[in-house]
Amino acid sequence: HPDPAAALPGVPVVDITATGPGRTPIQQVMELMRAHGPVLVRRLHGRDVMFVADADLVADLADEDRFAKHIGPALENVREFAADGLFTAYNDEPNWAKAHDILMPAFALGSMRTYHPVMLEVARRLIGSWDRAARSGEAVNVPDDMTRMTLDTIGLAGFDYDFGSFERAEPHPFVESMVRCLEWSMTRLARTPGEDHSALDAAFRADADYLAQVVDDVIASRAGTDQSGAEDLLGLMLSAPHPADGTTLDTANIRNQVITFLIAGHETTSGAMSFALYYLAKNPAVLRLVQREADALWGDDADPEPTYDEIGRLTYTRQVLNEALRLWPTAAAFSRRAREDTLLGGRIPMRAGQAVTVMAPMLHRQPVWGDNPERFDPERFTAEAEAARPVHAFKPFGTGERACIGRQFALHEATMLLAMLVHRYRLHDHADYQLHVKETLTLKPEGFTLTLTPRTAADRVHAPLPGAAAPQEDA
Ligand code: FDE
Repeated sequence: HPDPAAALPGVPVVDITATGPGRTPIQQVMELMRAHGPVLVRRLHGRDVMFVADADLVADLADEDRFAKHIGPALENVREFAADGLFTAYNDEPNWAKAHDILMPAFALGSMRTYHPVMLEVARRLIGSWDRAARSGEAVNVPDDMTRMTLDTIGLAGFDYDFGSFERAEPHPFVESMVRCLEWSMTRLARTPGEDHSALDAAFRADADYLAQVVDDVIASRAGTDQSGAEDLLGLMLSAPHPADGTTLDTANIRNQVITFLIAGHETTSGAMSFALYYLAKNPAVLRLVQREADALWGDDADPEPTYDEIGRLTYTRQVLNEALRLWPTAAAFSRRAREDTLLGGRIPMRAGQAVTVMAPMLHRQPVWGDNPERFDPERFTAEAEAARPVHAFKPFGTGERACIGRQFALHEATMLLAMLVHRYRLHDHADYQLHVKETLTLKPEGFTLTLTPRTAADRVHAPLPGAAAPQEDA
């Protein structure tokens, strides 16, 4: 039958069957878009996927009346171990709406106040470990330590379960199994038909079984205790009745949600903090500004006790994180499907059910970002700059009702940690690190290491910031 994608007017078709997507499919599509423009069809073994980064088309795809989240082939593979958890549930699967309604309160902005002490406790674990490295002169592996920090944080904040990652020389085995499961989900898409992959599939099964076993452990350590006062994720899942029908989540779904949150809650956030530290290490002028912001709050106190409200005042630190997420949105792609026959952007015909994948790293490099989009510049995220830009030009958290539920959680955690780290250490790019982005569905700066020295009181003395405003009083 005729190939539908090939008929799309003005959309180039690029056949990558000869090379395959390799181990960096996101970066490959980025290259293809640099050569062919921000809308293209990628053909692999006769299978077509349309990729979009054009800002107007992405804005059109955000129209929830005409488009919805699509579970594409990569997420279908993730469903093999996360099933109907929030991230991978189909829109019309009843457990999506049910779990979404039950868990939403746990992610409302106000709930971050309850997670703050736990986030601070885990940030201090990281600092303990970096202090030891600073004393011995040893380098720290940034993505590995960010992963320790985010896994312990979601474990403790969500489930009152301690992964104890900083007491281990190697990553927790949960992380290694999870990374292999994500890699399997990604590389399975690149398979040449007819090859034998049974050994890989068996290894994947073993890893998925191990993840399930860890999750059963997390749940079991709570069973039998009184859940009525527990307001963390697991407490809500075990005891909160759905407002519509009064039932709670079933056991199988709870297991899928715990897997989902352990993965979604740490993998992307740790990548985001790693990229932010990478850009700070490479941009001393920006680093000085983040340090000033932290110093303005905590002065010479080498061991500050950041409060919840202080984190909200770290606006420049937040801009740095946003700018890192612009260049390397760690969940780089999400897919949308047409609810009905429609014209995408008024020009590309799509049939009901047809899907496209939004390529966020290239959306974030489109002309709306100015003529030097590769430049790291947190000034792009001042309130004025954001107000002047189309709202859908920045999509690191997806879009619509299936957008990231953990956004505030991730931003609070990451903003606090970044500010504490730059307040405490000088960062040394001792190895002149050259960026190498590793893909395991999510993105990480692989092999990025830093050496550290403690900042001194003299380091924290600054002239006042030019044009610095006094802290705003509530009106
Ligand atoms: C979601 C999400 C998304 C969407 C996807 C699609 O559309 O497909 C995105 C893009 C994201 N997410 C991103 C991100 C980034 C970062 C840093 C994060 N993220 C973080 C986090 C944390 C947590 C806890 C989370 N996160 C979670 C989540 C979930 C559950 C989901 C699903 C939702 C629904 O409902 O669907 C998401 N996240 Fe995120």
